Amino acid sequence: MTSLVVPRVMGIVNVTPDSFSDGGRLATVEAAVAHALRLVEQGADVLDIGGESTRPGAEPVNAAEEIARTAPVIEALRARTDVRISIDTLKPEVAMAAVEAGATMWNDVSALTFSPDSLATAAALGCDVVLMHMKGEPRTMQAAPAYDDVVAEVVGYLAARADAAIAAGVAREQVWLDPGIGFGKTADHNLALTAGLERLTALGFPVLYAASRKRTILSLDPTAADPLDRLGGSLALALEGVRRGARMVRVHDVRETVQALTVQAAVQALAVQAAVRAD
Ligand code: HH2
Repeated sequence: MTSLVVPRVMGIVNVTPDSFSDGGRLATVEAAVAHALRLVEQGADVLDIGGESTRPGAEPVNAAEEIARTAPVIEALRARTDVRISIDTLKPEVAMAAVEAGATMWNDVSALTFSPDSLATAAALGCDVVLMHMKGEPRTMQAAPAYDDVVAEVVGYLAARADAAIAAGVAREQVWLDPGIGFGKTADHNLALTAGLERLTALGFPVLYAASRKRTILSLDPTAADPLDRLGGSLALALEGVRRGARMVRVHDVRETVQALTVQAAVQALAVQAAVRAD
């Protein structure tokens, strides 16, 4: 019997009034908790709680406001479910408050570079850490991003950030890497990173792949100006990411993604069995 590693699904819970896809509808603790619990019912393995939008052009939020948005949601969820909780933040203070409230993963789109305290805080917290590649910073990163070889640059950067995290005291097995789809990249860069994801998984760390509702889909379907119209593209990218070795996908549409991954895994299991029999 062949056992396949079933990829994990991280459900996105935005507690921001300006998030590009939720438009402020989840900007209360109760609404965010209800949304998060729905994602758990739909099969989310991890909930990613974010209190600051990192979409291109978004305005920064201070740490106190970010904690006020996210920590009550994490506490309320901790009391209602034992699903894993991740905090999506650049700020060590916010990560500390989140772990105190019950999060066990720090998802940092700056790969622990935002603050001089980030590395030491991650080591002290002892939680899993997602290190993501971003070129530039959110407000300006989409102004003509350029690379010689985007895959080589992203892989090299993330290898160096993993080394830095481990040198600072983060356990090797707690490091996740993420190519940062949409963060200082054109649609072509994002597609190249997806097609070349094996070069990132080859580093030996689990990879998180996050392309849900992103603008790359709009570049291929100009009718999908509304992020809610990008489900087909989001599913296609999630499947491609997993096929190339991603161990977790970060998505808005949990139910549909779980279904797509389940069907993909069933076909893959039969293909593996057939190959074993043919040997
Ligand atoms: N993308 C966004 C936020 N957090 N974290 C990781 N690890 N990788 C990503 O690609 C990633 C991320 C996009 O942020 P935002 O603009 O706030 O939108 P949403 O949270 O709805 O995806």
